[in-house]
Amino acid sequence: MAVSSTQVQFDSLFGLFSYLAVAVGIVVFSFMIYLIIRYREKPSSRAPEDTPVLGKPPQARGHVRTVLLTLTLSTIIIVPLIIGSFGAVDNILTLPPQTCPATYPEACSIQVIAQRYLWNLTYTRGNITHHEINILRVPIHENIRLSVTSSDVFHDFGIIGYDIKTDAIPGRTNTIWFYPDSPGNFTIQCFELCGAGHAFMKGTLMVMSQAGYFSWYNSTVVH
Ligand SMILES: [Cu+2]
Repeated sequence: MAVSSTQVQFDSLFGLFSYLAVAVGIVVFSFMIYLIIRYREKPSSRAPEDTPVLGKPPQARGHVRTVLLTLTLSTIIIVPLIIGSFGAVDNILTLPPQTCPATYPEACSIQVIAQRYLWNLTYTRGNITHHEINILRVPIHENIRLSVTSSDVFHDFGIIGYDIKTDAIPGRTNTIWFYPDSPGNFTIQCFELCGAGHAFMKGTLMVMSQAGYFSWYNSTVVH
């Protein structure tokens, strides 16, 4: 079941790569088995006429037709992979024009500040700035925008199950977005070795109902 827009996107990209790899594998191995059987050693076998001979320059081998056929097949296979990959990257880097209903313009843009070894989530509501540690609350069925940075060393913010990650780098903000499709909790994990506590640098993405989220958001206070 789809859990987020990004998971759907990257799962279908993974599927495209896998199906093509399997198709190419079947063709290559079938052809290899055919050649092994067809040209197996027999009593009547003899070396081909263009066998390289020690001390003599090698004769030209291969045919233009074979080279063209190989190039054409490779192109046919690679082009969909290139289009699919760039499409996914373009999708994740192009922020949606609107996040959240107009009544809560800032509710779905959350700042993520990584620090050894926790995630500091900052919500803004007018002049109120609310911090949460390690629990990222978002509403279901809204475009969510995350601005990710770090206050100390390099980290990498990733949501397992959503198939997205982005670097958390001091002095730089990386922005990603997603659209949660199903409620529940998902694991946030640091993906860049950042020190002794790196393995424990985890958080929880909590996808809430819209009513639940917006009532929580409206109750946030400065602290
Ligand atoms: Cu880390």
